Amino acid sequence: RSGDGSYSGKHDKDKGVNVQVVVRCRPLSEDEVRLRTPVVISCNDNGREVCAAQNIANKQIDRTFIFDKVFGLSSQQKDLYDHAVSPIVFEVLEGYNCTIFAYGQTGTGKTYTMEGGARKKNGEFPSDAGVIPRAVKQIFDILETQNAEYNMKVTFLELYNEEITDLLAPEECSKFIEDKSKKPIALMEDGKGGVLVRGLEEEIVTTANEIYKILEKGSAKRRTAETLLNKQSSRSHSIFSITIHIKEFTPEGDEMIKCGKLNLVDLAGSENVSRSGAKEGRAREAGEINKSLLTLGRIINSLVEHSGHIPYRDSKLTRLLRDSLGGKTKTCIIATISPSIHCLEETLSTLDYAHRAKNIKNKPEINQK
Ligand code: ADP
Ligand code: ZZD
Repeated sequence: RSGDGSYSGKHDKDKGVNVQVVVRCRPLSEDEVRLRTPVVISCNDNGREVCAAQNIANKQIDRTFIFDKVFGLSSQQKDLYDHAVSPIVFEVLEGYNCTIFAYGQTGTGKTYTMEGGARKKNGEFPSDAGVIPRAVKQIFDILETQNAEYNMKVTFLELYNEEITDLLAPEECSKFIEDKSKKPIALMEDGKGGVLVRGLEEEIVTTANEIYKILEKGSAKRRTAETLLNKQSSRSHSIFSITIHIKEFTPEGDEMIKCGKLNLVDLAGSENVSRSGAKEGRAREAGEINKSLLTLGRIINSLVEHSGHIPYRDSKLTRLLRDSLGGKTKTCIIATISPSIHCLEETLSTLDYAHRAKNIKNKPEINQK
C-alpha cells in the first residue's frame, strides 16, 4: 500500500515501502498530577501531529512533528492496537514478515504498550492488555474464522549487555544461570542473508491460551534472571516472535504454503544511548553503553543517509533484526514519550530519532512456496 492509500503493486515494491512510525504519549502519572507537573506535549488526536512546547529564554518555541499516526495522552490500548497494529497482523497472515519496535525513554510506556496489564485470574481478557496479547488473540480469531490449516511456533528472548537469554528455555537450564552447563546460544549466518539463533527454544502452539501461559513463564523467568544477575531492566531488549505457516489452495487446486512472522520488540530505554554518549569514556568502562541500541541508531542514520556501509554486524540486536531495517520485512516503530516538562529534552530526542526513521525504506515480500 502506498502513502496515498492506493494499491500500486509492483511499483511499490521497486521503490520500497517506508517504515511506519507512530508516536504515543502517555498520560501524566498520579504523582505528576499531584505535583502539578506542566504538560508540554499536545497531540492532534486521531491525527498525525505532535507538538512540543519549548520555552527558551522566555521565548515560546514550539516544534511540530508529523508521523504516520499520533496517539495522544488519553489514547487507550485498543485505539493503538486497532489503528496501528491490527493491519500489520493481517499482513503477517498474508505471508509477510513484520516487526514492531517500541522505542523511547524509560518510563514512557514501552512495556505498557507492548505487554500491558497483567492477565486476569478469571481468564477474562484485560482491557489494558497490550500489543502482544492482542496480536495473539487476533491471529487465532482470524485463523478460526478462515478455518485455515496452520502451524505456529513462538520464541521469546531477552538481550542484555550483548548476551541472549532464552526466556522459554526449561527451568533445568535457568537454575544454572552462571553455570557452564547452560545451553549456549549462538547467532549464526544462515547463508541466505539471515541469522539463525542456534539453541533457542521454539515452542509449537495451537491455542491462544498456550501462548499466554508461555508469556507468563517467560515473564517470570525474565524477572528471576533480573534479580539474580542484578540486571537493570531498562537496559534490556526483549523480542517475542510468532511464526505461522498457513496451508492454502490456489484456484487451480494446488497446495500453497504461506509463511508469516511477527516480531514484537521492546527496546531498552533510549536514554541509555543519549546519556552514555555524553560521558563516553567512563560510561564505556562501566559497561553502560548499550551497543545494540547504539548500533540501531547508527543503522537508521546510514540507511537514511544512504551511506554505503550499514553496520548490521556490530550488535546482536541488529544482526537478529537485520531484515527489519532496510530488508524484506514490514516494520513499524512505536515511539513512546512523556508529556512532562521534565522529560522534554529526551522527548525531543525521541521525536527526532523517530522522525528520521520514517525515511527508511524496506522491500517487503510475501513468503510462499
Ligand atoms: P517503559 O517500559 O517505557 O519503561 P512502562 O511501560 O513501565 O515504561 O510505563 C511506566 C509507567 O507508566 C507504568 O506504571 C505504566 O503502567 C504507566 N503507563 C505507561 N503508558 C501508559 C498509558 N498509555 N496509559 C496509562 N498508563 C501508562
Ligand atoms: N506487563 C506485565 C505482563 C508484567 O510485566 O507483568 S502482561 C504480555 C506480553 C509478554 C509477557 C507478558 C504479558 C502479560 C502477562 C501478565 C501476567 C502473566 C503473564 C503474562 C499478558 C497480559 C495479558 C494477556 C497475556 C499476557
